Parts: sequence; structure tokens; C-alpha cells
Amino acid sequence: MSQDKHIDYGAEQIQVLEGLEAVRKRPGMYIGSTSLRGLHHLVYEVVDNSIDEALAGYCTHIEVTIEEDNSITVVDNGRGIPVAMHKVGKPAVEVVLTVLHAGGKFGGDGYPISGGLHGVGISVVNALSVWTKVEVKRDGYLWNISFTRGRTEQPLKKVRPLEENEETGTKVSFKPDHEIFPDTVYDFDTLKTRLRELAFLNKGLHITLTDKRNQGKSEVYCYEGGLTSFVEFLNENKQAINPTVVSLEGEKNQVLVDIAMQYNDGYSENILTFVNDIFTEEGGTHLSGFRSGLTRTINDYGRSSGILKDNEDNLSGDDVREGLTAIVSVKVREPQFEGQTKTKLGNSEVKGIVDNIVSDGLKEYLEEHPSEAKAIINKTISASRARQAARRARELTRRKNALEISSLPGKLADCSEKNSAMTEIYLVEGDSAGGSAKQGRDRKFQAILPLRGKIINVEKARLDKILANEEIRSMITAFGTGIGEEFDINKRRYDKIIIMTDADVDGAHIRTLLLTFFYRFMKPLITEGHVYIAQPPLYQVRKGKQVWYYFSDEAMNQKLDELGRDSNTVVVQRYKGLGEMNPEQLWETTMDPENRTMLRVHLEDAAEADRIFSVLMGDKVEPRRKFIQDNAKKVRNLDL
Ligand code: 0RA
Repeated sequence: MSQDKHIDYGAEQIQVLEGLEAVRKRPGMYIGSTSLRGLHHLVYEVVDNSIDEALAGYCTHIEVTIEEDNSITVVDNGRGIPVAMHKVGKPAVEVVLTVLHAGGKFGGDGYPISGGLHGVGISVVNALSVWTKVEVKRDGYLWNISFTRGRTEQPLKKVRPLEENEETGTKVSFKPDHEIFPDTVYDFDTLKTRLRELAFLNKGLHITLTDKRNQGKSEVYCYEGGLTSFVEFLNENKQAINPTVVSLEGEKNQVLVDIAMQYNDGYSENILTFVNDIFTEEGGTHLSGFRSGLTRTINDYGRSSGILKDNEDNLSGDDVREGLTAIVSVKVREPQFEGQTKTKLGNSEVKGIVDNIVSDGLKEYLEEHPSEAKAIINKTISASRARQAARRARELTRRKNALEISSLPGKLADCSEKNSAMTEIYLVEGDSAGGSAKQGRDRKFQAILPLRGKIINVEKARLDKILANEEIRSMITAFGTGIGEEFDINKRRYDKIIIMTDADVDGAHIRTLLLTFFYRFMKPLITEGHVYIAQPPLYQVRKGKQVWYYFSDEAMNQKLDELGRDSNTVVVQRYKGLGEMNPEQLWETTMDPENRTMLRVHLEDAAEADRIFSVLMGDKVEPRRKFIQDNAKKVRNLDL
């Protein structure tokens, strides 16, 4: 080897260590955060590589296992990570695991289409794990290599020749580093939601999820129906308008389009869009193309079939999307992601391609399914009529908004701070708790809105009825943002919206109704992290003049053990409702930013949230009963 190469090799090594050191120093830059979300992201990063193999047509099975020690194993039957010497003087597999951004991209056109939102690659997983072990079956042999905290521990080794019929593939095992992640316990359901979604998006791909902890369990996700199965799954608890799911597929200029859609008798729209299997929360050109193609085609068919009369207005975009569940999945070679969270597709050529495929395919479906077509058009016409009726009601609230302060609801105790970045509003269940909260609050930045009556179930009503509801109107005017298409987050009057309900069944019900309302009509409040759930304590423990508050049975019991249970100087109080706390106690335990704990409401997965909302709020009783039974133990930790 020449002197030059020696010097280069040294420089490469230093770069590698600096790269992985940077990942360990600022993990958030690479995986978003080191919260539970980041912990689960490690699994997706590895699985995305296996999915890339599937997209390239080489992999049919992926197995993910949560091991007893919360380490993760991902096995696939793809081609195997290359083991040949790379030009930097190390085996390619070692480069993939230790060099930032050295995923599948190197090696030219091996990957026409690649997933992985952050695309940071598997080396980030390695850098953030106590250990990583990789086995590769490729080039006639089983190979292995291992790492500790990103550094090569055992260099690549040939273990044994492959058996005659043994498949190629990759096995990656890693244990997330407790020095990086405060919580290293994996959640089965979180992984399940994403892996099931990946199985829907990749028709016929087998994905297995196994949990070796506790009693152990294993589930297989594989859908021959692909997106059609996905839509059927999302509409499972709803009443379909067109029993046959519309399935549209096409390709142009190397853009692949795959769409499935079905109307239900509900009023909300639930369109999920993906680019290269990545959920595009902020939509983009594929969504615009879908919308424009849909609106035009439904109107054209409505007119030509005579169902939509000449004297009736054209159907609007909102009309044709009412009660629509749809998946729009595109595969694009060089996706450009834009928007606040980089989840908005920017490629301009995609809009027209999707629009054309929707127009052609949907027209054909409507012509071939006349009775379903009729049901769909009638549904959109009644949406249009209801929308016109609702306009009046909405104009009413809009006029009220314009009057600003004077129009704020009478029962709102507003704060004095005018900078909305500093303020918060508590939505409090009941007048008595509302009274305590008004007295206990810091009136400079905390506003209180007591909610008296039942909040309307927005899942079961149309906009005109929803807007007639007193509690809903109070919230809309207090928040200042408007709703639906007119929602504007920049107009919000508060930074934090905090739901404070009793820790009982009624409280949970009111909380769900509120979250459903926000989800349907003010979604960015949730996606941009402005909605919180207050956590009032369940117990007060007193001894003499000392007082402690506890949020769980476990914590309270531990304190009792410590104080000596028998001591008759200890009085335990269980709070049944917020009303049992006086203003000082409420401030101290639940409202004081210095002491309180709150849950921030996340939309971990829009599809799952929508399903859960439908189960909880929809017409069908049996799925709701089952859900509540299945989740009874989890309710205290509900973090949507
Ligand atoms: C780099 C290049 C190729 C495949 C892979 C990486 C690869 C990575 C992972 C991670 C998990 N499973 C994986 N499977 C494959 C292309 C290989 C070729 O051209 O033969």
C-alpha cells in the first residue's frame, strides 16, 4: 500500500469517529429526539433498509423482535449488506454501519426508490446503541461483525459457508444506549402501528412482530389487498357507501401512483398520503393532484349521469371529500420534502400525474359501478346542501370573532397578558372546579373557560349543528383561530390549551369529546403541540402539618410504607373530582408551571387516532365495548 493511501485511511478513520461522536453529542439532530419517539425511530431506521430491499424486489419477509432485554432484532431475506472491500479499505458492511449517510445510496443505481424520512442511515442506530451485531448471508457465506457505541468491536468474520438452499439476507441486532435514551422500554403497539402500515403499503410483504418480554406474543402483517385492505381496515367500524373499494393504479415518467378510496356515512375526511412509504403529514403535490382529479371527476359524472341537476351548484372540494377515507401512495425517484416538518412533497410534476390517474380510473369505476356511483353522488350532494345551510351559522361566529374582546364568552376568565406565546387556557369540567381554577390561577397568563353542558359529539353531527352548541362556540371564540378551512394557527390567543377534567369516566368522556373536536376541526393545534392534558393528583397524604400529593396508587402506597401505615397521625384523602380541591391546592398541584406535570397530546399516527376516535365516538356499540375492555388498564396512560 502506498504512503498516500495510509494517510487517506487515517483521515477517513478520524472522520468516522467524529461523525459518530457528533451523533452521540446531538442525537436529536439525527433522530428527532431521545424521547420514546426517538427510541422507536431506531427500529424504523433499520426496517427502512429492509423495506428498500423489498421495494427493489429482493426481499419478501421481515421479522422484528423485541428481545427480553429490550434490544431489537431485525431479520430480512434481502440481498444482504455487501461484504466486499470498499475503496476506503474496509468491508462495505463496516462502512454502512460506521459512516454517516452511507446507507443504500452508495453504489449508484442499486436503489431506484428509497424510503427513510430522515435517511440518516443505520450508522446512527449503531452510534446510539450500547452494542450492535450484524449477520450477513451473502456471497456463499454467513458473516458477522459487531460494534460498541458505534466503534468496531469485532471486525468482519467469515462464520461458515451457506447451506445449499439457504437464503441470503441481513440480521441486525442492537441495544439502545441508556446513556442516550432516558427510557429504553419498547412499546409493542407503537411498533405494531408502523409495521402494519408498512405491510399495507407493500402488498404481499410479510412482516412479523414478536415480543419476547413477559408472556411473549407474535403477530404477522401481510395484506394481499395492499391499500384496499388498508382502507377496509380504517373503515372497519364505519358504514360504507360504496362497498367495493375504489382502487387506482398507474405510472408515468417513473412516478408510481397507488390509491384506494371508499366513502362512509360519516362526515369527516380521512385522507392519508405517503411518498416512498413515508407518511406525508403536511400533504403536498400528490394530495393536490388527488383532490383536483377527484373534484372534477365527481362533478363531471354527477352532471353526465343527470344526478346532479343543471340548476344545482357544482360540488365543492369539501363536498366530495365528506366521509371519504383514502390512501394516496406515490413512489418518486428523487422526492423533495418541504414544509415545517419536512413532510410535504414538493415535486411539481407529481400533481398532474396523480390528477390524470385519478380522473381516468375513477371515471371508469363510476361507469362500471352505477349503483355505487349513484350512492356516492347523492352523498356529496347532501354534503353540499348541508354546507350551504352551515354557512349561515358559521358567518354568525365569524362576525362575533370580528368584534374581538367584547364578543368573548361571558364565562371566560381571560388573562391580562397580550402576547399569545406566553398564555394558556384551561378548559375546566364543571362550574365548581371552574370557580376554584379562577381563584387559584395566575391571572397574568392563565385563562379559565369552565365547560358546563355536554360537548356535542362532532363525529355524529354536521357543522351547522356543531356550531349551534354553546360550549363549542365558546371555545371557538376564546381560541380566536376559526375552524376547518378557515383555521389559522397564527390567530390563536393562547399558546397552551389545557384540558382539565375529573379523573373518572365522565372526565375521560369529556376529554375524548374535546380531542375529537380538535382533531376534526383544529388539527394543527394537536400536530403543532398546543394541546395538553392536566394531571390533577389522585391522593393527598397528610402527616401533621406536612402534605404530599400522589398521582398513582403505587406512589401513594410507597409513601404510606415509608411513614408507617399504622400510624394514626396519617390521613389519606382520595380526590374524586377537581371540585374537592380548594383554589390553593389546585394551583399547587395542577396549575403551577413549577410543580405541575402535564401530558402533551401527540398524533402519533393519524390513521390509528382516527380509528380510535371512530371506535369511541361512532355508532357501533360492540367495537367500543371491546376497545374499552381491552384498554381499561391503560387508560391512565392514555397519550393520544
Ligand atoms: C447497501 C447496499 C445494498 C444493500 C444494503 C446496503 C442493505 C442494507 C440493509 C440493512 C438491513 N437489511 C439490508 N439489506 C441490504 C445493495 C446490495 C447489492 O447491490 O447487492
